[in-house]
Amino acid sequence: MSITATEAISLPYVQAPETSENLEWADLITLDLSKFDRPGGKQELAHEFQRAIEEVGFFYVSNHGLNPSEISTQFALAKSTLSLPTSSKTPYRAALEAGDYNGWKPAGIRELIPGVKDNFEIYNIPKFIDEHKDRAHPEIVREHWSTIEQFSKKVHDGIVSKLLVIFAIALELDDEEWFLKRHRYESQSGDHLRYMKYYQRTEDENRRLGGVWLKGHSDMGSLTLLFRQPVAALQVLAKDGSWKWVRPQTDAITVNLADALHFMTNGYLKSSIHRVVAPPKDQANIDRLGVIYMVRIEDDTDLVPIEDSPVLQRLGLTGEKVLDGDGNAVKAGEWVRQRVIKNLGATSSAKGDNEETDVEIVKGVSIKYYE
Ligand SMILES: O=C(O)CCC(=O)C(=O)O
Ligand SMILES: [Fe+2]
Repeated sequence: MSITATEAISLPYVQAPETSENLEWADLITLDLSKFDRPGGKQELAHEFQRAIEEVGFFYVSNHGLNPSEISTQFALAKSTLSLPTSSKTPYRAALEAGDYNGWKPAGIRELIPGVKDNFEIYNIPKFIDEHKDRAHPEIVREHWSTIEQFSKKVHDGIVSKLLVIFAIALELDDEEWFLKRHRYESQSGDHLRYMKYYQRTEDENRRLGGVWLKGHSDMGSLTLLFRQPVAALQVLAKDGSWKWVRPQTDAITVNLADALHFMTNGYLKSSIHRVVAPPKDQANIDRLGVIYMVRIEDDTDLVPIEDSPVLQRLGLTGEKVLDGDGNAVKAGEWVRQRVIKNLGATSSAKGDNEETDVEIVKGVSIKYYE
């Protein structure tokens, strides 16, 4: 990791007040990362983590080591970046058609139902490795480059790395660093920091959409970290088939597991299905800003069950491999690339995106989208 001499700067950002509505919140556990370095702490966390995944692949992480001003600074940068005029963002448009999500995704490029387009804009900043060092970014991002770099690396080194060790222990792998060795910061993978903004919608649009802004999906990589923002809209599909709201918990990061871990454990670690809906009435007039870190396993990894895991062996989950139509294991990088491309493909569907169900990602392997 390169040491930068430039000090990270702090920018103020004031979050909106929380909703006062009584929503049906999901009951999620919190992993307290301050336990990690204590004797027996990792094992305790792995045990707690196992309980979390029996329910849904969503949990909170507290005492994560980032201070509130580091997180506020990222929200301030997300706001400034996404508030730039369209002409200042257009040069950085992501090459989505080629399966590359880095850069700017404009709002309104997908039709959700006939006549109603998506309402979210994204700016994705890939991890800080040589492969991406010549990538162009808007001036606001360039100006704060070292602050963003320090944040991104701190998330990876201080939080993601610990979670990856906890997962290895939970699977009883001999090598605690099994996942770490496949998530090396310097290696090629689609890890990125995401600034995201959902524009408020009219009541009429919400009614036509049945309130669904981003329909039920799983994430493509290994895990997703959502930094706290108070606008309620994220929902998770519970075991009983109902949608529960995910509460933005004070000082905690919300984490969900994603496709790569699901494939590599045959669903023992669940790639949780979640969606984004219209916020409650008292938050309906807020543009919802998000700061998210997407973790992805190294591109070259085969997405097949980990045969060395005694837990997976005991549960009989090591035998069955998901293979593509040619009988080959799916590579992590290709999975992500094809999912980004297929996400766009839904735009041309005559029926509109909200009615899609099964989508083939690589030959012979499909995923489901939920209403
Ligand atoms: O905005 C959110 O809370 C979740 C976003 C999301 O699910 C995604 O970007 O994959
Ligand atoms: Fe997601």
